[in-house]
Amino acid sequence: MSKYILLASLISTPIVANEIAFTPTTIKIDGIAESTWDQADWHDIPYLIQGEQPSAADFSGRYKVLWDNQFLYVQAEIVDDILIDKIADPLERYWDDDALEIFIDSDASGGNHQFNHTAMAYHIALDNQAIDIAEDKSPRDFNDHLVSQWKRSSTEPNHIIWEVAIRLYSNDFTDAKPLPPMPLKAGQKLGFMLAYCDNDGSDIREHFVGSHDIKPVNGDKNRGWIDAGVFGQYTLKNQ
Ligand SMILES: [Ca+2]
Ligand SMILES: [Ca+2]
Ligand SMILES: [Ca+2]
Ligand SMILES: [Ca+2]
Repeated sequence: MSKYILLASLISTPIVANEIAFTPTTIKIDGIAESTWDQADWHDIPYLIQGEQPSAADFSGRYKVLWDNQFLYVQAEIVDDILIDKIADPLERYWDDDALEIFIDSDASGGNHQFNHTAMAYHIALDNQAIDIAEDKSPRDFNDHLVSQWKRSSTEPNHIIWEVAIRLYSNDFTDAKPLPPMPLKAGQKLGFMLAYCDNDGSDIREHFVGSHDIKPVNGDKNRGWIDAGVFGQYTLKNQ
């Protein structure tokens, strides 16, 4: 191959990082990865946000994302040696039990979302309830925003497949005026990030590990629940 042909082939190679593929087939949220997922790429969950770096058997994970006009679909494959939900009240210290945390900014507006809903940080517990902070600074459930189901692997019991279908809401969604979900459209830009809170029996969570490397503020990388600017930026790919 001449260097000119090589150069031309490099220039014409499309860059598809940070695109989310469309699925014409609805994903069934049952904790079983159907073949429809095969079209999506795996992404790792490697970055320690808080606590100690876990071994691969203690926690490791990866995830895929797809979309259709109603839902953003997430499949997380989680390895966790001990699943624990020791704080029974779903609104109390929900981050100190095992939880899949999905961060979504439906228009990639970024900015502070700690006490508003311009972006969401859904803490999905083992009972599949999704908690985030309301505008009055108290925790509330957003169970009508998503459907969640996980299941252990029959061959590797410490592996769980966790499927979530999430509706998206505009910046104008408020607790007093909960607007209906918005349809998803090709070309739409999203902020997205995923993390796992791992506790195996301690008083507080032992590891908090995420999909994106967060720039610390005063040494603190736990910024996702406050600042949507630390999420990854994605585009919904054409159908
Ligand atoms: Ca499924
Ligand atoms: Ca663990
Ligand atoms: Ca937003
Ligand atoms: Ca655990």
